[in-house]
Amino acid sequence: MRMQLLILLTLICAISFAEEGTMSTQPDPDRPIYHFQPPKNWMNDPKPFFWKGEYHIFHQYNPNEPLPRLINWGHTVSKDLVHWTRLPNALAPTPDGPDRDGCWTGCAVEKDGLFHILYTGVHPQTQCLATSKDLISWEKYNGNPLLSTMPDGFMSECWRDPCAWREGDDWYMLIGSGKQDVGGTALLYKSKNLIDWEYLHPLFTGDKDRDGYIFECPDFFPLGDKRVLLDSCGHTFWHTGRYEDHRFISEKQGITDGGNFYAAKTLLDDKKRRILWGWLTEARSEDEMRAAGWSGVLSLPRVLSPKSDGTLGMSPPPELTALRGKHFRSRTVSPGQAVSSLLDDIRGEALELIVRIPSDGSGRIGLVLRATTDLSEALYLWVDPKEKQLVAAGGQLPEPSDRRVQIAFEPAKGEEIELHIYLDHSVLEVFANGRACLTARHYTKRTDADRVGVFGSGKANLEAWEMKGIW
Ligand code: DQQ
Repeated sequence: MRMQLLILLTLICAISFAEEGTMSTQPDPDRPIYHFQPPKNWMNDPKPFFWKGEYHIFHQYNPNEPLPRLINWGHTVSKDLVHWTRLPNALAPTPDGPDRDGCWTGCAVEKDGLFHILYTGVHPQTQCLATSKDLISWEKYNGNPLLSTMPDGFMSECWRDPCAWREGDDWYMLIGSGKQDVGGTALLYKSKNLIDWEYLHPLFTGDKDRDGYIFECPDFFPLGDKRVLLDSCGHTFWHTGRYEDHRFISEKQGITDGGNFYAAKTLLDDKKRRILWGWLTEARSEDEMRAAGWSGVLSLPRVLSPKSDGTLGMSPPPELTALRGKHFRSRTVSPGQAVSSLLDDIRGEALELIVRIPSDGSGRIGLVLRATTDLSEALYLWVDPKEKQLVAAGGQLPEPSDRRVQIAFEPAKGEEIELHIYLDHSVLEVFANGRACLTARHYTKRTDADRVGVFGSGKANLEAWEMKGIW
């Protein structure tokens, strides 16, 4: 019965999405082919939820224009972490309701066979509830908002993005907030029924200079024998530490991704994997987003793991290998000093590359991606043992600097560097040695920007695959 309902809904969606309009028939060389995004307009913040073998991603969505206004909750589902089916929007603003100006971020949980979405209504910011029996059709709670007053002492209009979890018979919820001169805060609430909430105290307060003055999109979960707190302010930050007396003690901190990656949240799947998705932000102007007709991309899934030194490991799940097409043989290349050499046998704008760089290198070494043969357009990705950074930027050698993004990355003594790279038109996602991630955006009007090369000094071993589209 549920299957028939899903097929029917998928058909209805297909028809209504066709009415919404498909992408222009003009080829758009910047549009990704194996990352999820709606057919057009705006998406941001993912809210992952796993249920009975299915990966659900709710996400912030404006169905009307590629700009962040009157936000809905879009909904997509996958059985394999690779291919996604769009489902009807879960939530839309109710005129005259507490969410009249937008249904902002929150979370989905299940209690006694009923699914609950806790989310933030604006303006002013309040906390609201919707429920569903089937994850498809959602009914807003008629007592909304559940909460309309924030505790004293925190920045007004910084009280959003509920994240709830169960402990025994009780439910706990974080709401992101902050103190301008102190730092972001995750406010802790408690409930028996997901409707009546009591404010307890801040679970944790950060440091404004280290992880920002507000916590957006908090997420909190066990990983190995640690607890992890995620929060977003400019970047998505991770903290690993202890959870004692309903307070969090941060022991180690870092940035999940140094680039265009934000508002990341997780789910726990039936293989006990804690999987993270982020919103891949654009790096272009409002006018350019309007002209493109779309804005925002869902990251690839990233499997989190606890490292023995208390830091956070991040790696791509094996399911993504299903997207591999033509295999470019593994080869060793020695790039010229500061001169980029384009390869003849690896080309493409949708690629997976694994690059291994021996530990003995001392200079800058990296890749040229999405390059035209004349190198008038190119995206550079490099590691530099002296800078202790993984960097991506467009522009020209010797110092590409357009839309530069970076993340601290230092191989240990004798450690080989392994860059696991996913290039998908305007999206570049990189995992370095399973612990440092970097997302970059690179746009081009050229349809021949499919060259790959290496630059810098040293040696690198390259293996690559063409990637298939998911649509
Ligand atoms: N985006 C949402 C907010 C959240 C922010 C609005 C983070 O709820 O704090 O779309 O990107």
